[in-house]
Amino acid sequence: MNLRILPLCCLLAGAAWSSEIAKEDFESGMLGKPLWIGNPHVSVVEGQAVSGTKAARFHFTGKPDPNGDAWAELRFDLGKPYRDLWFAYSLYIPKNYTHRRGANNKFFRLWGTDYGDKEKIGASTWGNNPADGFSRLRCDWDATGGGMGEAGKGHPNFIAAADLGTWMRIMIHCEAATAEVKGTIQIWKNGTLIIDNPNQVALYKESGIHAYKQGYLLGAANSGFAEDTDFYIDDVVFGTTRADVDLPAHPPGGQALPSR
Ligand SMILES: [Ca+2]
Repeated sequence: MNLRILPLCCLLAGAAWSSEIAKEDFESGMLGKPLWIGNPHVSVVEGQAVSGTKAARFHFTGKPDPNGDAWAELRFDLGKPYRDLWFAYSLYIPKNYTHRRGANNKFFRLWGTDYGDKEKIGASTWGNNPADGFSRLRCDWDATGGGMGEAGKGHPNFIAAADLGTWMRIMIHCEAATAEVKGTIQIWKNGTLIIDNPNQVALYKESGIHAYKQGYLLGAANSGFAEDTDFYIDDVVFGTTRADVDLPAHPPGGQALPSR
């Protein structure tokens, strides 16, 4: 975005520009508060980036044991709860990515102020069925009263052969349930809506705060990986409207996005 036209855009877009919550390009080289509150096996490195030269590397340690798991997670705190939350980021899929077994790997989680929040939501990747080393994506919430689990619509081949060694732009919209209206989870990959669960998340609990303040990107990989497997995330943005976070998709090959 050219600064010279920003005032006109602000006039036209109104609250859209003022409702951005936080953004991160990792060029400071630091991961810390107030936005980032935990980063096990995540560090800022040079050499693989969309903006500038740096991005967050999620290092999943390889374990040849086929039952071995792995973990890398970047945890955030948005400062206050938001009932209607949009966020987006660029995700690099490593060239050696293989989804072993059918086990689920965390993709993201959102909750209020307590990880034990019964209104916690998220999504996970699962091995395709039949298994081919790639992954489908499906939402998670407590749909049955028995705890977090697969729920709502999913998307096959979310991570496929064409994604290896490229960046994909992820955009996520989550709106918490109220007593009257069920919640929403929508996920876009490179500008295409691939998961659409509008007003389907029946997850209103009397004790909940019905909004999202904390969460994490990626997380525990129950499938584990035979080799060290490094994902990268760059250009994260959180907001309260689509206009806050929406950017053009990465073209094939994952070239850099235009700047805002
Ligand atoms: Ca960057």
